[in-house]
Amino acid sequence: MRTLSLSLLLTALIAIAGCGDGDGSSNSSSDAANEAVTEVTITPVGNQMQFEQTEFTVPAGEEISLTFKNTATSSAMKHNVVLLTTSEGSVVTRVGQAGTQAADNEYVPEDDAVLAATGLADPGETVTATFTAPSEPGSYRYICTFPGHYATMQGTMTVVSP
Ligand SMILES: [Cu+2]
Repeated sequence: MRTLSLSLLLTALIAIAGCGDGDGSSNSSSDAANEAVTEVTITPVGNQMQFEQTEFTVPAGEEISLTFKNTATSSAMKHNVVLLTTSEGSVVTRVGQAGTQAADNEYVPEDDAVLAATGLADPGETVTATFTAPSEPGSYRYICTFPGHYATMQGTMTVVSP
C-alpha cells in the first residue's frame, strides 16, 4: 500500500513538472525552437553577453516580428539583434566588428549582409523589428553588434519552407 501511494505521488509530481514546462514564457526548449513561428521574443542571459534564445525557426517568405526584451540590469549591457543574410563565419566577424564604428546608427553597420536589425535597447527596454523572412530555406546568424558583444552574443535563425 505504501509503495502504491509513493508511486502515485511521484506520478503526480511528474505531471506537475510537465505542466510547468508547457506554460513557461521561455521559448528556449528545443521543441519550441524547431517549430516555425512568425513572432519571436529574445532576451539576454542576465547581465551576460549572451542571448537566452540561441535558435528559432521561421517560415520562408513570411512577415516576422522579432522582439528583443533587454532584461539585463547592468547599465553596460546595451544590446541589439542584427540578423544576417548568411551564417558564414567571415561575414559574422565582419559585421560584428564593424558595429564599433557605427555608434551613430545604434551600432548597426551599413552592410549588405544585414537582413534586419532592432534598435539598441538599454537595460529594461524592449525593441522590435519586423522583416520578411528570406525565401531561401537555410541558416541565418544573428548577433548583437554593440562593441565587444558579437563574439559571444550570437544565435541562428532557421528558415524552413512554409
Ligand atoms: Cu549585446
